[in-house]
Amino acid sequence: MLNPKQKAYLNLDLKDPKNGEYLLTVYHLVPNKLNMLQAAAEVAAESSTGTNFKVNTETAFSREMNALVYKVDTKKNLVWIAYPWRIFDRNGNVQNILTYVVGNVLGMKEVKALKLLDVWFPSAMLEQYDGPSYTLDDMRKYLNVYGRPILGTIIKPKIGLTSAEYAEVCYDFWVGGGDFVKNDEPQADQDFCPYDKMVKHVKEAMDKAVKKTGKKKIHSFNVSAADFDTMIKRCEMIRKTFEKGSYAFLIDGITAGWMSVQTLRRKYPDVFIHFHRASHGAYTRRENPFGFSVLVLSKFARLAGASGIHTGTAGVGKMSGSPGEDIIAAHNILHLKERGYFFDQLWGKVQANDKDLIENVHKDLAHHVVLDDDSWRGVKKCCPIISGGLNPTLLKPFIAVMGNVDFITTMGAGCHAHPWGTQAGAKALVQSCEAYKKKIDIKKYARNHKELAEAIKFFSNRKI
Ligand code: CAP
Ligand code: MG
Ligand code: MG
Ligand code: MG
Repeated sequence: MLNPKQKAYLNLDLKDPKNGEYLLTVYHLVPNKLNMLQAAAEVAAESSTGTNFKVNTETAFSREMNALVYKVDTKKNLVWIAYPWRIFDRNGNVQNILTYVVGNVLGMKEVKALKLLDVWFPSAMLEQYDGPSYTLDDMRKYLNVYGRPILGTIIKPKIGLTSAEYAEVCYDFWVGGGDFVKNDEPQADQDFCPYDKMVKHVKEAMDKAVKKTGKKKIHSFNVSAADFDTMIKRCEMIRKTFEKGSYAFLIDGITAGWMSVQTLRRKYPDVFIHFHRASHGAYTRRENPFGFSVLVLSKFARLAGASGIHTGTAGVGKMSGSPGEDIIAAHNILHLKERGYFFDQLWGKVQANDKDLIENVHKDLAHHVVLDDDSWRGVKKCCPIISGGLNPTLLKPFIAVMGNVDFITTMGAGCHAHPWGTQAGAKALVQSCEAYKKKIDIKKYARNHKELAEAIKFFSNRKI
């Protein structure tokens, strides 16, 4: 039933898949004409050493690098595949892993559906990858903001403002009490808003807002570009203009690519690397039988060293997504140890037999787990960035679903559609966060907070 080639990619008796040699995966797979086992073996072949025929050039060593199907659930159409992680490009290249596990295989005739649902990294492999450097903890320290989400916005309209108009909206949001402003995902060097002028005007706006409010502010600049030199040029322009901590680098990680994410992480370890995931829906939407889950995307973003990635609003906002997708992803990139769909991922190296060490790992949210020796500790946290159709009335409902306040929220229309303008929109957001922290219902709190009252009136009776 399996031909000799397929047999070389199957080992249902694989002793200990978690022995540290393998990156583990679980796919949802619907075969075309082959049966599950055959199709799974073909996927393992094509996503590691093989092709559609057994070749005469393979060697005993190359066979050791075969990916192995080690478990199959034919009822649920699930297959578990183990990848010897030595086949991946050394020195922590995430792009290379994805080229294997969700590369050609998504185009194979032998499958009618193939979606990578979960992935598991052994500690020994994790150590080879960058992971985040500048994290939400560093951002909180810079802003002196604790115990609540970082309150942000995206400047809207998405594009079309001149640099002066753009900076004006930033100023309004910051003086309304907001912490964090981001470029929208397509903002770049458009002729009506030249990059250097946008940087200059934003700096002036930020200085004015910091002076007026006495509070630190942050702007996340989209540095996605046609080529790395232009991306780096934009980064250097920002670094020359802004103080450390007051800027982040936003990268359209899917359309600009994983190399750009890792280039930024390696060149600028002291900057918050903000992964925008525009076009992820082509891979992640539930209706799409091919691709990978939001959980998988988010775990690879953390591995690659993004300081934060959009993880969705769990259906509370305008984008498709559910708690089962978005919140699982958010928790898996935040915590040091977290349950996924099929794997419990430990993002560190902790002696499993040391019970109390495990104890303080659970308590340690910052992940600076002190191990007995001063060796590699663990992969730092990656911050969920929550955006997409949120507005001040949805902050508390989202926190309830999320279960914590360890995230950045960026509300675009949620601020700039406020009937009284951006400043009022920001004030309404700040007020809804105050209400949450004081455990007061926002309707009650709105009785003496007019901007929030107006936001409730405006957003509650409008559906997207
Ligand atoms: C949100 C947004 C974000 C999406 C991305 C937009 O604007 O700026 O790019 O949230 O989706 O362009 O739609 P609004 P996700 O706040 O006005 O909706 O965060 O799910 O990746
Ligand atoms: Mg490392
Ligand atoms: Mg956007
Ligand atoms: Mg933890």
